Amino acid sequence: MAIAYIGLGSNLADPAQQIQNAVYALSKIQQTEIASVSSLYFSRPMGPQDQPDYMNAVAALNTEHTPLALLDALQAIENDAGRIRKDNRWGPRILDLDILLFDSLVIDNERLTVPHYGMKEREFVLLPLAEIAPNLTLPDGESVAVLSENIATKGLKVYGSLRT
Ligand code: A4P
Ligand code: MG
Repeated sequence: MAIAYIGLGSNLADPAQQIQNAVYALSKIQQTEIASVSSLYFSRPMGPQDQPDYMNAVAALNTEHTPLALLDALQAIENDAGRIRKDNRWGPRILDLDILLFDSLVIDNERLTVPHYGMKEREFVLLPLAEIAPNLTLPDGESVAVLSENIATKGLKVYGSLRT
């Protein structure tokens, strides 16, 4: 059994509802259980500013899957939500599910980079992650709590709670 931390993000088609629906969908993945879910957070867009504000959250999953099998399951959930992949980097999306961490594995292949490449610079990842895993360290030894205390919050705020 592994523990995987998943970053959830949405800024289209009722983002708060998209995140809640995605949490339900995560709970239905085979051989996987939700261990914990953060609060729902409101965040300002990183990247192009001419796009709606985001909702973000982080979930911890206990899973029997390999990292790639989990990625397949997450991409199926994104597709079911109506996600259309476009080339515009950091552009708007109905649902984005990123594997932030998978145990303390370091993975770098065509389909998967873990830890997620941007997680240390993203307040909308670090604060929800620190909320559910205050004692967590990254594979390089860095403390999630320390990273989250030192990042600018850029308007990030708790918006509500999520049901599991
Ligand atoms: N991939 C590699 N590593 C991973 C991983 N750790 N987890 C590959 C998930 N996928 C991973 O994914 C493209 C490919 O990355 C996948 O096929 C998978 O094999 P994608 O979801 O289509 O691409 P993306 O997420 O759109 O990439 P992009 O545009 O670089 O998005 P980011 O970096 O995730 O940023 N602002 C706020 N406030 N909140 C947000 O959540 N999100 C983004 C998207 C921009 N601004 C934001 C937010
Ligand atoms: Mg993604």
